[in-house]
Order: sequence, then structure tokens, then C-alpha cells
Amino acid sequence: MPPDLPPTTLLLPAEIDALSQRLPLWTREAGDKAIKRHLHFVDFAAAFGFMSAVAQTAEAIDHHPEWSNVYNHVSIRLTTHDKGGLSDRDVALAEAIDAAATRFNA
Ligand code: H2B
Repeated sequence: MPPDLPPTTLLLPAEIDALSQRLPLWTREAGDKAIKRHLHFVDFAAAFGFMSAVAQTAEAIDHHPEWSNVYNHVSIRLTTHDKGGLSDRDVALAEAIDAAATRFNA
């Protein structure tokens, strides 16, 4: 992992409330400790290509998704285990996931 990553900070309640505008494709989990998105691709190759791209970003920012894949479907849950809630890194990873989803035609 890169040594110069900024510290992880938990989102404030107002920042969590603003997530629906910032990340409209994500839903807040009950309790506000995580956000979720489900994606659908044309086939397994597209779904797995997307996951490979996201995996590289996850390593680069040292923040990793909880996810599952069934054929052309991918389900993702983002939370910050180290802090016990939603952080700026979840937002950064969600934004990277949204960009990758567009590239892989989710
Ligand atoms: N990913 C996620 N989603 N949450 C974390 O708290 C987390 C992570 N912590 N990836 C990182 C790795 C930490 O365990 C390492 C040691 O930096």
C-alpha cells in the first residue's frame, strides 16, 4: 500500500445525509454503517472485468469492498471496518466504482 495515504475520517451525520445527492446510485444500509449498490452487466466477462478494475483501485487506496458475483450480477457493500462506519474512503471507492461501472456498461 502507498505510505502517504491521508488518514481515514468517519463521515459526519450531515455528510451521510448528503450521500443521496453525492452517490445517487447507492443506498444507505439501516444503521448508516454501510452503503450498497447492485450492478448488472451484459455477461460474466464484463462483470469480472469490472471487478478486476475495481480490485486495482481498492489496492491503490487500501480500501476494499465486500462484494459477491453471480454470473453477470455484482453486489457491493462498502464500510470502513477499521473505524466501524462510513468514511471518506467509502465515498472515494464508491466514486471509483461508479466510474468503472460506466466503462463496463453496467
Ligand atoms: N477496507 C475496508 N473496507 N475497510 C477497512 O477498514 C480497511 C480496508 N482497512 N482495507 C485497511 C484495508 C487496513 O486493514 C489496512 C491494514 O490498511
